[in-house]
Amino acid sequence: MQEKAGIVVSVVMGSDSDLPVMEEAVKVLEAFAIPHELFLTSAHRTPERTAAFCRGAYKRGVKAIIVGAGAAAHLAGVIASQTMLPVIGVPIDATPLQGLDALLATVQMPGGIPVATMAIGKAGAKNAALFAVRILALEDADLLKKLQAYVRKMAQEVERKHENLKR
Ligand code: RP5
Repeated sequence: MQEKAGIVVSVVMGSDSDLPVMEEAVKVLEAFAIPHELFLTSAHRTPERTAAFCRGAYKRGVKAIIVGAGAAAHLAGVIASQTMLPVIGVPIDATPLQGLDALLATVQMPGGIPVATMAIGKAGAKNAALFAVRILALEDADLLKKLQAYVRKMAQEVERKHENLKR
């Protein structure tokens, strides 16, 4: 497996079919200039590849792992069981159950192995990246300032939309 150095956040997904959702996480990481990587592995289809990824992540300096998976979405939990890094799960709506299957599989972890589970789909992927940024901002004052500016901009956007409602 080719392992990249200098990566701070890994964005892992169970299938390339998850990419359109996980792109939302990538957009946020790019906006905050966080060195990141995309990594494809499956808890069920490639268990050894998943284990090898977990063994290498901490040593490479990765600080948080975002994991998107759909269906019987065990990937985030399996990764959390094999690394001490914080794991942020994104349930993906990949089946006729519209993500409820993935939500329950990701969030209902047994005590002892935490997965910080976000909302289903694109909002969850976006928030997973923002959650990773919050973790990193604990020890990075410049990043904290960027995060505060992002939040202020979001508030201004709501006010601008309110003004546009006035006729
Ligand atoms: C999960 O199964 C993946 O995360 C994906 O959401 C779902 C379907 O995968 P594909 O059949 O599209 O590869 O493991």
